[in-house]
Amino acid sequence: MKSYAKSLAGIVSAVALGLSAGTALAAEKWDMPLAYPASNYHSENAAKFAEEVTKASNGELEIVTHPGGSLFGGGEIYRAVRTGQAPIGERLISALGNENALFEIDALPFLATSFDDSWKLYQASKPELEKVLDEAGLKLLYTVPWPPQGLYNKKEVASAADMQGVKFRAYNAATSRLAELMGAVPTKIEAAELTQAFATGVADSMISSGSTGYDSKIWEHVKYWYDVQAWLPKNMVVVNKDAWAGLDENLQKVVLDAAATAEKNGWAKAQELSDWYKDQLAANGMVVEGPSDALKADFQKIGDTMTAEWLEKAGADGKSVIDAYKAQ
Ligand code: PCA
Repeated sequence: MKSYAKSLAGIVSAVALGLSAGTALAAEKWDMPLAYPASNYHSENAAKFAEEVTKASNGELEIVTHPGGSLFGGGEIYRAVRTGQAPIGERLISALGNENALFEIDALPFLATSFDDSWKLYQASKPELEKVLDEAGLKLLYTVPWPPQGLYNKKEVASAADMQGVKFRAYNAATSRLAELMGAVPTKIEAAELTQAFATGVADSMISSGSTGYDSKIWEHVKYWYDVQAWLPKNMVVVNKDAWAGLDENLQKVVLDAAATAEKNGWAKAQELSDWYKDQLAANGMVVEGPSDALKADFQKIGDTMTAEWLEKAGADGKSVIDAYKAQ
């Protein structure tokens, strides 16, 4: 009798354990590393996406964002998601040029310089982008662009010659190359370390959007921003394919729906904020103006060189994407 009671208790606790293990398996938590500050619209948009998934799945899949490189630094996020250290994450696509030249297509100077053209370039490159990511064990969820890229510098820039020897912050291989072609000296620095880099004189110049200048209060160190409108790089949110396969169909649909909303909202927000950021730079004492004709011509020449170099790297696949974009 005693032993029966004991084994019954054993069965009861085993069932209870089984139940709680079952619940623990059903409710999943995904940490989502982000490279940019919490207050940036990319991060706010990702936080909304995470909230949406958590809500629409009734907490079955909880996504928690970690902005500002707090969980993984910007340079680590892609690898972290590939290797499954993080199931999902956001990364600047063009920073991955060393993985595949295609990732750099949205950082080619003057290929797509408006939001409309940037969207077209995204549509033209999406099948190839998805293919490359798939081969890397990733699934693309959504992209969001940065506003057009301009030139920040401590001193006035009349032409590229003024950039000779200037310490230049680069955020990918393309911006490093551009710096070299101007005669500047590039250093790769993630956005999270930007304020520090400008404060300590590690960098005196960079190419970026008004958004990142605003986030890092660049006016404390830099006086000029030239609205070159050179390109609009994008961030992408990717998910590890194994993590994705672990979701049932309903949850996958919840994530895809939230991703579609995030993409739509993110593109709209970037466009809406673009002029606002410029106004903020000016309101904080910066000189914000278009490039001189000489600077424009210098950039155009550098852009031609970089496009030719890229086409050589990206081969037939790259060329066919550019052709598809131009045919639209
Ligand atoms: N801001 C990001 C990438 C492009 C942009 O506008 C940065 O400077 O890191």
